[in-house]
Amino acid sequence: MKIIKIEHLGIAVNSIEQGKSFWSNALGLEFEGSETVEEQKVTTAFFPVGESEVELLESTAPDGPVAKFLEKKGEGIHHVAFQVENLEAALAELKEKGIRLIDEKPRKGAGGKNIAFLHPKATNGVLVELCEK
Ligand code: CMX
Repeated sequence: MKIIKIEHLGIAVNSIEQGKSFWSNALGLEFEGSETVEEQKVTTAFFPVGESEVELLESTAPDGPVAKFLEKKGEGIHHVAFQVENLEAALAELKEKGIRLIDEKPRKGAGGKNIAFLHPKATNGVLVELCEK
């Protein structure tokens, strides 16, 4: 498999509006827009940084993965997303290597990207997302 770059860092926040005061107003990152991904029960807001982005994640439902994360760990880094050349091939390779996958097949994420998550128990405790544009 070939990783092209860190595509984004996902940061769980209680409120995107409140989060903007640091990430946009204080750091000066440009707010690119936000999008709700119903399937993931999350609203995402993107702030480009060079070739990568900061993604703020606000939960839309108390039983969503980001709400559960916030409840357990509080605000902070939720996942690291790597852009790969061929997502299906990358997933097949990782499965073959015995890495625990959350998504066996790519699904649609924010920005129309194909995404898949690897389980944090297989990745030294960091939720890893692979994505393909
Ligand atoms: N980073 C690191 N560890 C995490 C984690 C995260 N983001 N989320 C959960 N964990 C850990 C928990 O701390 C827990 O560890 P312990 O057993 O040591 O306590 C373990 O994983 C299981 O967590 P849980 O709270 O019991 O939650 P679930 O098993 O129900 O779900 C996970 C965990 C990762 C499988 C689930 O959150 C998931 O499928 N995530 C992928 C989808 C997602 O996060 N979507 C939101 C972003 C969408 C987007 O960016 O588009």
